[in-house]
Amino acid sequence: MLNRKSELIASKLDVENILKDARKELKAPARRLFGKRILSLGGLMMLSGCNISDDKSVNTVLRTMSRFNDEAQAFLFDPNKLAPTYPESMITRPFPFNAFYDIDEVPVVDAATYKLTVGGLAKGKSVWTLEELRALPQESQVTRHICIEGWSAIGKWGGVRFADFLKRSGADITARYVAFHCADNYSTSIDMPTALHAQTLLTLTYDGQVLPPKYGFPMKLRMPTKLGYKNPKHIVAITVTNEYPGGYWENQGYNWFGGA
Ligand SMILES: Nc1nc2c(c(=O)[nH]1)N[C@H]1C(S)=C(S)[C@@H](COP(=O)(O)O)O[C@H]1N2
Ligand SMILES: [Mo]
Repeated sequence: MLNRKSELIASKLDVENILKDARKELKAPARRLFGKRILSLGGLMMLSGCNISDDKSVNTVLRTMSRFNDEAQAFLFDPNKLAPTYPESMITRPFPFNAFYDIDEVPVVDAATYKLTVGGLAKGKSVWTLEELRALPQESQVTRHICIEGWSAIGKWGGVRFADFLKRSGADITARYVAFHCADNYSTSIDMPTALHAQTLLTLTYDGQVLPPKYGFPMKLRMPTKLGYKNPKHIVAITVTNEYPGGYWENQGYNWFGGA
């Protein structure tokens, strides 16, 4: 499987570290599909159709792994399986703040002039005010938020079921992606099955109060089935699309599916 030349070159690279990175990319769902055998240098090269002969091809391999991992996670995602919920007594207080900037740089969004736009493959209501969103049926859930930086916390969010919102916006629910653009220029995107999941909420409240600025005023898309970075705060624009939208962290190498 490894020819002599690439064997020689691979031996010059830090093989153990490459495999460690690859293992990180190939998280549980993909491992379940393929077993552990794939996690050899030869297996990596087969999966990616790429000789690991320099840093550039190592990066290509890792990107391939991550995309493969997206496919495996999407394949194994069960749209009817609910993430755990918790009693209110288990809410983490204070709930942590996190963003790609410090808390004193949280964007100030003006409630009176705020508008949420829905674009792309959607032909229903395309501009929403906060009042209109508050007038839709609301529900709440106590779930665990897991951040890739190594912390998790339980919180209570309330808002509109995202599937309901998409329906009212006339979204084409056969499209592949829903993309989010935020007031702080953050962005992320999700797969349609997750967008339609019963616990995916367009949240307007935190712990029974209007969502405070640090937690994403005026809204955070809350998905207990996805890692923290997939949960956008301060959303201003939603796009339904078949073209891969990427995202702020995803474009820097975070796994796109980001299942929790
Ligand atoms: N607009 C925006 N949304 C964002 C982020 C961000 O920097 N900007 N960070 C993400 C990350 S990495 C995490 S862990 C959560 C943190 O949400 P919290 O401050 O409510 O705990 O927001 C996510 N959504
Ligand atoms: Mo995060």
